[in-house]
Amino acid sequence: MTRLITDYTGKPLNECTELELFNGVLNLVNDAEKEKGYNTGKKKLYYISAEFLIGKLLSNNLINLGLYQDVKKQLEDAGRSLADLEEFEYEPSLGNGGLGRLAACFVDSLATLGLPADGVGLAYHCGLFKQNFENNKQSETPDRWLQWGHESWMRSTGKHYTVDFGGFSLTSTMYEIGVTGYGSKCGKLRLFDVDTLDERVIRDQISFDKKQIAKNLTLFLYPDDSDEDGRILRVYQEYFMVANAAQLILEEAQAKGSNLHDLADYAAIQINDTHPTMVIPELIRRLTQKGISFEESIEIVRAVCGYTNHTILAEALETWPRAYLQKAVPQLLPVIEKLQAYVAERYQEPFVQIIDGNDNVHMANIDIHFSHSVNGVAKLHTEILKNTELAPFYQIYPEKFNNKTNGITFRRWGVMCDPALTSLINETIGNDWIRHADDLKKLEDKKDDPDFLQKILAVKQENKQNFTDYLKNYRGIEVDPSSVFDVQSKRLHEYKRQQLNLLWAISVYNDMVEGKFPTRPITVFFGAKAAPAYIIAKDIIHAILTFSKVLDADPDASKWLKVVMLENYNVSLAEKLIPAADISEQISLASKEASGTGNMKFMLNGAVTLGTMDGANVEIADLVGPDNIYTFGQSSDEVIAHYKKADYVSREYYERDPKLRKAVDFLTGDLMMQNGGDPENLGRLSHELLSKDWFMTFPDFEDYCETKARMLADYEDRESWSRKMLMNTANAGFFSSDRTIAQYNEDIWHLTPDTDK
Ligand code: GPV
Repeated sequence: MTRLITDYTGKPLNECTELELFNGVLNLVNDAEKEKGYNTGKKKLYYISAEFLIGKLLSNNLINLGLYQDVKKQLEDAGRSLADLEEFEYEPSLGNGGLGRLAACFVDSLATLGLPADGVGLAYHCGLFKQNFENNKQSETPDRWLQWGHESWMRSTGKHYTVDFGGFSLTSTMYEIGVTGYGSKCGKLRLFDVDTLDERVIRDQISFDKKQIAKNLTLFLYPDDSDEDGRILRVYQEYFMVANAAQLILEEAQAKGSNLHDLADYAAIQINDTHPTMVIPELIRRLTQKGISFEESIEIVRAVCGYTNHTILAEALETWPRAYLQKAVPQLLPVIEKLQAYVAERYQEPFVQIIDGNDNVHMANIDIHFSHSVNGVAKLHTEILKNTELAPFYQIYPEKFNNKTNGITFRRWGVMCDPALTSLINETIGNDWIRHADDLKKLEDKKDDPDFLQKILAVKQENKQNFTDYLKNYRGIEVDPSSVFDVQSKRLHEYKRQQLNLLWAISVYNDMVEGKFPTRPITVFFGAKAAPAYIIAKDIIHAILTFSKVLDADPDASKWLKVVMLENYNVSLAEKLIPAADISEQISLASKEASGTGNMKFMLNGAVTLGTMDGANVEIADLVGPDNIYTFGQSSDEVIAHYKKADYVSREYYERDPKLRKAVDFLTGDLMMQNGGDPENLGRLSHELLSKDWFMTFPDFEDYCETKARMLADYEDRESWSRKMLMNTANAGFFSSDRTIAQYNEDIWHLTPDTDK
């Protein structure tokens, strides 16, 4: 039976405002979701995460519910367009980057696989800040996503809990966002909010009174943690999230008949990085309150919890001063101290203690001792955890460590964002790949079919043209769709090395000044937000924006090289940009990128990777073979050895390599200053590179430039390049998050799929 949008709007579609139309379709989706029902079962997974970077929901839900074509047609018949509604929809950016987007892909796959599961997190009123560029610099404004008529995606359940903090208590409300599965029943995101929130504590843009916890707790995603109040607020947020989660989990398990001793038969908890760690002591506290012994509570909680690590960067591993916990969550501290005593009794190694000699509480150490599973997010990352970063733990608990290479949902990152490629694939191998991603391998049969290779090139050109049109119409930016689209889009971080790409671009410019021009015009796209307090990251953005002005001001050079730094890179922009990419830049310093997931999105959409042997790039290289990827740079072993010996001196490279020297000098040269460069920012960046270069851009510079030159030369053999594109798409099946989630379930959660559709 067809659902009519007019049943929801109450009037003809051509008479509706955009908002009326949007709400009409949204309510239609909500009803269809409820009618499908939700995956249920005795045992349920609670995927607890401080971030769910879900992105826009309308088209995604229509696709998953099988309503897309029908709704599109109803709109078209009334002279309206689904594309306009997609533009009208405002993206919920409830995450920073990879970790949050991974959680969003995971809930999609959990629903699709029929696994009983909730995503559990916080209902931030403002998601990740909006990025604006002014005077070649980033500034930030709040992202008030709920003010855009999106309340109905996030439905109140009318369910409340009490959460106690040092000196006061707060009442929460649980909200739900439906998670549609593809051809399956649905799941839910359950997000908690405080009832006393008051947006008036926002002072100016993204700054606010950090001391008024009751009024600000869920106001912002990951508030600026550069000062003490910001860090303590983070503790309040984390505890609020898990205290609600613990109550929900115990209540649901008991309602299904658990006597709590058997909690692990009813609940699995996945701890997404260390942010939800306090769920461990909180559950132990609640179980002991119910009369279960401390020792048994530990065993129960350990059987329930699994922990995922997403980084080896030491500064990203959370530690909280004992004093913070004493202030925010005094009821938890005795539990944490007992856990420390439990560890100390068994293991003497200082590295594995929970509370260190400086009274800092190491959250990851709680997770590792008191979970039954510890996983990394790519093969190389897990090996580094076992052999280097967490080696003392691996010696104690070898059986706990396992790898779960990340994945992406092919519904959003294939079907939804790349309709042209999807049609071509569907008419070639059918549409089973959307749910059984390994089917894509069948495309390899076409790798020597010149007609098919032509079609792949035509799809890419169509996507490049669409993106070119979008930039012109919505952002006033002109690019040449026949240029090579060379893309690096991800958070701005020194270890991801946007600065390396910039130094390359500057060298291309320097060559042009000397009369050496590229074979074909190149457009380098950057998309990246810098954390508001991350000074060098902001300096790198400033350098990129300033250099793009240098190019624009030079009529000869700008025909051949254009640098576009895209403002406010988010999920929606990624969905437009990635299908248009020719080159996927994945150039982190080897060993530093735990996995990367953008790399998988580009691969699926037929971009060819230019990357270091880091994170999941290593697995991409294995899958596509050396002809279909361009790798360069130091290996992770070499990098780790340099850190150990502390023998890297960046200045030696600068002095030895004239091309590098010229590029580095350019950063603080006249042309940059004449085009809006700020001597303070550029001077600081140049000094950082010359005196430290902690992420070793200089040693990889030469190899990067040579490899990129070879790649651009190969691009000119269009048929052979098209084969590379095909081989990337055809071998992307492994990176479906359906595969990742199936492995988590097989090895860690052991949930029974709800097959009763
Ligand atoms: I820790 N990641 C992230 O986005 N935010 C964080 O706070 C931490 C990790 C990322 C890693 O950097 C990526 O390599 C990885 O692909 C992603 O998490 C998902 O695992």
